[in-house]
Amino acid sequence: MRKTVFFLVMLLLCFCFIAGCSDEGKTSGTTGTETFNSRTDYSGVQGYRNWYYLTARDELSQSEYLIWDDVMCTWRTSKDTNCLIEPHIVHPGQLDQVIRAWEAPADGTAVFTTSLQRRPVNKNGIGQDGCFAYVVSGEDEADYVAELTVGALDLDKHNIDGEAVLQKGQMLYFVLNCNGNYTFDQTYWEITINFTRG
Ligand SMILES: [Ca+2]
Repeated sequence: MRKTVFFLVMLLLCFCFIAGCSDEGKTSGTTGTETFNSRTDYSGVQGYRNWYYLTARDELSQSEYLIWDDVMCTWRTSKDTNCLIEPHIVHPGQLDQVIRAWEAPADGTAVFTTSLQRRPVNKNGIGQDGCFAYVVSGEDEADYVAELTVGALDLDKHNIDGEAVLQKGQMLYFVLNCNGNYTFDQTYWEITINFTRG
């Protein structure tokens, strides 16, 4: 009897382990598509789940790593404390664009869906000029995939969606620019990427 119970317990543990592994990989068994999400994948490690936390004053080719703030659990730059990334929030600096970038783990196609909404404290528009969001699959303007300008009084939720064929190691940049000044530019921006190899 004791051996039977032991066997059943071990069988149950094996089943749970296998089920857990398949869920952790976040891979569809039928399509081979892997799903990445900026909020659930958020961490204090550059490159975890292929996400990078960057800033660039001008050219994306000159982007720099943000620095992890272990107390606030926030990515920041020492140049401008307003330039930051949190799990579901980004805020550009006055001169520094804020960038959440994703690196292709292999050759394949990335289909992304994103939801963006400005969250200004001051809802009457005074002192604010909106923001400019864009997605680039490389470091040149020719690699633009999608873009959206959000006005000062625009508090609607917007979708910025698209797809890009990427080579292994190629970056997909999700950039928020202050579009003039950075006043009240706190912005919710959640990104989901479905990546299919091949
Ligand atoms: Ca602005």
